[in-house]
Amino acid sequence: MQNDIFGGTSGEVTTPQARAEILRSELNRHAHAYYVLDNPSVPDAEYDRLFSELQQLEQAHPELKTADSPTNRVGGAPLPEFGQVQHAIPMLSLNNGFADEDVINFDRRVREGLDTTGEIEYAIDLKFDGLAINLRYVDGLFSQAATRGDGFTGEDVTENIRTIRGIPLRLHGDNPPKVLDVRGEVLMFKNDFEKLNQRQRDAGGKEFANPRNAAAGSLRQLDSKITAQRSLRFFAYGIGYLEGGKLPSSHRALLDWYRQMGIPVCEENAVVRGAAGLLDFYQAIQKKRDALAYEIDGVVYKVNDFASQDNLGFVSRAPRFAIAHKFPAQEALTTVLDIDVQVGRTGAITPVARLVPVFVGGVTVTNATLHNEEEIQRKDIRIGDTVSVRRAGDVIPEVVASVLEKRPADARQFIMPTACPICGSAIVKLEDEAIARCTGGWIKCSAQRKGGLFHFASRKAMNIDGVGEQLIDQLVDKQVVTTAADLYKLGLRALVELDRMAEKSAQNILAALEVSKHTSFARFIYALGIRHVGESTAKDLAAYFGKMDALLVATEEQLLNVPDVGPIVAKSILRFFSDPLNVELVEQLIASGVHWPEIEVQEKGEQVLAGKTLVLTGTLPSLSRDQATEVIEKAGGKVAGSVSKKTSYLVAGDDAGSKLVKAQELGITILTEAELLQLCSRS
Ligand code: 5U1
Repeated sequence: MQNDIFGGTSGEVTTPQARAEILRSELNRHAHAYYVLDNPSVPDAEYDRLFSELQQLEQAHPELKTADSPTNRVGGAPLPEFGQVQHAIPMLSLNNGFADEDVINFDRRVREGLDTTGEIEYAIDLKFDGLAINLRYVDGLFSQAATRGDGFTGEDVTENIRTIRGIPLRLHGDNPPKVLDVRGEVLMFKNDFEKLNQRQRDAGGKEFANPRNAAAGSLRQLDSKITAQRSLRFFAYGIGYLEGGKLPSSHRALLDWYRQMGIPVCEENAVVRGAAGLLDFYQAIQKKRDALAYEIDGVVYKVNDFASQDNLGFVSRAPRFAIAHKFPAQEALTTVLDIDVQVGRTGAITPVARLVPVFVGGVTVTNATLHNEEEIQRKDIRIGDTVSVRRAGDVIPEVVASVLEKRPADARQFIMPTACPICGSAIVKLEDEAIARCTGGWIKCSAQRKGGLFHFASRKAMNIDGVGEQLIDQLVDKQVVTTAADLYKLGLRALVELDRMAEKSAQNILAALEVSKHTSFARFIYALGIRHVGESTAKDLAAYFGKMDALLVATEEQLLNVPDVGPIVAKSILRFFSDPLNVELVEQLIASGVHWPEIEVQEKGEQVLAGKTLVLTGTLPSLSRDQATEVIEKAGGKVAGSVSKKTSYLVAGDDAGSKLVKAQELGITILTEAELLQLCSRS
């Protein structure tokens, strides 16, 4: 039975009327926490679930619908601290769809509404996880901004919105409309959110739960100087009131018009035909989602043609011509049954919550990481608690927060064990580390051995097909394999004696082991599992040293010359190779036939751009972007996409735009292509 946030299960409430009352009061409470306090009390998916339960209940029993039902409302009440703005045209919300079927039904309703059997042209935008805003321009000048509020009246956030650099204070072009209401979303990019939370942590302030809350919290500052310090962005996706201007004929044309006027519009949009086109876009963007710079929770489909939108009109609180197709919930509520610890390949002890199974992010989750002891204390998570669990993309599910009001009287605190549950060695925590570690090392601790072998065989390391967690568990538990070198000593007999191992599978594994022997130096370094040496550092080390013999005897000074290698990484590499067992492992692996093509060692002249970050802008006279990047990287520099205080040089060509202006404002040295080439000729 489904978990219910009211302390029981959905089935325990006796009458529809009682259930509707509970739903109304809970939804109002959650909406207040979300919209007004910027401090959500339940995951969005839980809110959506309760909302849709109330909608269904009201549909089945219309007599239960009250005037103040949350289903009649669009947002939260406006904050009293801000002035109020009456929206000239209400800011309504969207109906949600989750399954493909919902989209197919939406398309069918649109075709019926327009009385056509032909394919409909749809415009698709992303559904940003931010805050809906109306920007008013009068005679081309930014004059007022308001939040959605309850859809009819919003909060006046003009001064705060004025601090958002991407929003033009004057529209581009000579012939602006008399009055234009631009609708869109204010949001915070993921990297800006991380930086803000880091600053909040450093200052001992409150961290924000997610970028949406950070954006909302930043916008609702009574002091606009605080808003100005937060990096907020805006993407336009709609129009409200328009006077003294010609409305474009379609949604796509509206976005083009906005672009021409300098209003930011997200590049990730499309115009497609029919339900199949909608579903194709949905699949494609879902794959891209994690790589986007901002959070989205779905996509929005709109009939592209404005005349058809008018024909379709609205039903109660939402337009008939649009629907939000939401991604599977990434957060859901469940209960912590227990908290265990897991031992990683470097001995790191990670507390893991064992959960009542819950469907989240498209899979059933039974375990979620709690990261470390401090995190458990900071979030105050106890055994028995109702918690929200998040699973985003391929990221390991994590416990986000406890629902304190649902904490049972017998909830227990987690106590970090003092001995490793696998090998019994002491668990210690260094003062400057958040992570506790098993001191057994891979010789004593089979969990570390298994973790190390799994990493060695993994796709980005030696890429040994078929050697996964289950096989490694057996090989280690049966003491067939201790080190990575033992993998290459495996024979058919040893493998077929394992559980569930047919001769054919064993032969495949032996073949995969043979194939993996032909690798690259970078993969080999990465596969060794040296702490702090990830894929990218391994590539840098391989390029710098070229040969294993050189890396084995590298000095701290040499290591510090490698791009991105700092004192911590250098020490970790030195420590690794000072252990004779690790050197022996390397020798054994090479003796068993692991090899890689010789690498041309980088000419290590003076790395004139070592530690420097450069930004390229405009069209350079002779070099393409890739060529310029190569020149910079060869000289030890890095190329970044945007100008910041950390930029060392801006390399500017013809038609350089806003990056040049920003660099000049920040006093950053500007180089021409010729100056860049001259500088790098010393490398
Ligand atoms: N991207 C996007 N979000 N969003 C929200 N488009 C969009 N359109 C909306 C809303 C409420 O409304 C119009 C379809 C009226």
